[in-house]
Amino acid sequence: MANVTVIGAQWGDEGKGKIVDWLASRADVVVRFQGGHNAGHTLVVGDKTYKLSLLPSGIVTGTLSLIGNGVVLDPWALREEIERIEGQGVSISPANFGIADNCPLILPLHRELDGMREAAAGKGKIGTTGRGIGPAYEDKVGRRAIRVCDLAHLDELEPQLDRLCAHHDALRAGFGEEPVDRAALLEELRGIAPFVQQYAQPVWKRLNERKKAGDRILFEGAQGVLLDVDHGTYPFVTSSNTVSGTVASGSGLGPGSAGFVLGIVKAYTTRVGSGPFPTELEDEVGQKLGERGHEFGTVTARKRRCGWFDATLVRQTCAISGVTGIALTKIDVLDGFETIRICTGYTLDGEPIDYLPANAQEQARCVPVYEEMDGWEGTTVGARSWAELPAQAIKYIRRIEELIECPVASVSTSPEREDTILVR
Ligand code: 2SA
Ligand code: MG
Repeated sequence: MANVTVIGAQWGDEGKGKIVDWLASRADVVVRFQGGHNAGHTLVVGDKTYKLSLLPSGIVTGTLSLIGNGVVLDPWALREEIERIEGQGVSISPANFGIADNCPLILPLHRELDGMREAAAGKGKIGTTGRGIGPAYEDKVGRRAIRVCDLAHLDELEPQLDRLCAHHDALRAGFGEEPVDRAALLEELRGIAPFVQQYAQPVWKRLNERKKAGDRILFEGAQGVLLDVDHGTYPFVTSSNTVSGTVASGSGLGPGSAGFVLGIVKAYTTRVGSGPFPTELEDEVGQKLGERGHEFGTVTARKRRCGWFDATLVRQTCAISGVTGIALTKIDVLDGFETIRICTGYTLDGEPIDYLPANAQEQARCVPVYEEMDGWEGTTVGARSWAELPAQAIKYIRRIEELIECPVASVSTSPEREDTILVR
């Protein structure tokens, strides 16, 4: 199977960056198909650490990297990121990077609206990354978006600006804010247009050509299935579909192209932002997981909430995304715990339930049912074969596999690219 789709099987931050980087060095094309610069993928290669938000991870290895139409693109953030990564010695040009011409833009007004809403929501806020992701997707489905292809026709943008500004001016008025400064917006678009246009192309066409030529395509998901706008912990979700099914609609290749669906799964659970999290630990155990796992957001440096592994959730996300196998990450963070717990199901209002229900209030009332295991002595750090793992750590991994009903394809034992156990 040539193609691989990588998705997060929890709430994001499962360690996709490391896995994608490893796979990218074996792929011919890497494609982002949803999300935007709310993603944060950390790649550690040798003594260099790259922090990517919008650029596909293949960029670091020189692999052809494409941004599909399913992404929402902030062109100013893109320019900043390209300059930063080029500053680390990576070369980025139209030869190794492209953007779908039908990709909707994130504009300053989207970021502003994201901020106004979150500020006004107080305790009920979503805890967004503040990047304007939600408002940009709203304008896309509301048929008001300005897209990459429109940058070549800025002289004819007035009717589109009318629609866009009518909508946003009304929303802004509700927050007591000034209407959109259309002249300034148009000026900013004129300023950034040449930069974006050098990369703009029909990505669907490029991909279909590469597919015909037999290229191996790697689809790089962002966030995680529990943040999916349909299948996640709605409304505490992002505004894109993060499930594997999105590779087709978000890139322009048919649904048969996903190939091996690799679900990235952290050996415990984290979440950043608001919303239900049944196994969250607000005690010193949660604190310890956060410290040992360096659980801070790549993009916003926010502290992540931490808890035990929830097998019920991962069984659900693997099923929804048709996961072929999982890559288990950060097992080394559990080194030295005397006992380890795994959530195997919930009780909801006193009744057992073996999945996370759709309703947010019910989700918040799910009480985890735990199974307890002894931890292991010694360390898993840097292990590259099963033989190097403590027996009890293997037992933990095998139990996870059983409970989530999906095979483990690899185990990652440090942030380093090569510290990985492959299961054949
Ligand atoms: P948004 O900004 O509209 O997508 O936020 C909506 C929810 O989605 C969550 N979300 C994320 N959760 C974890 N990691 C994300 N990416 C960055 C990273 C986050 C960071 O990988 O480190 O740096 O803070 C990500 N992006 C979106 C978000 O927390 C909201 O719950
Ligand atoms: Mg991340």
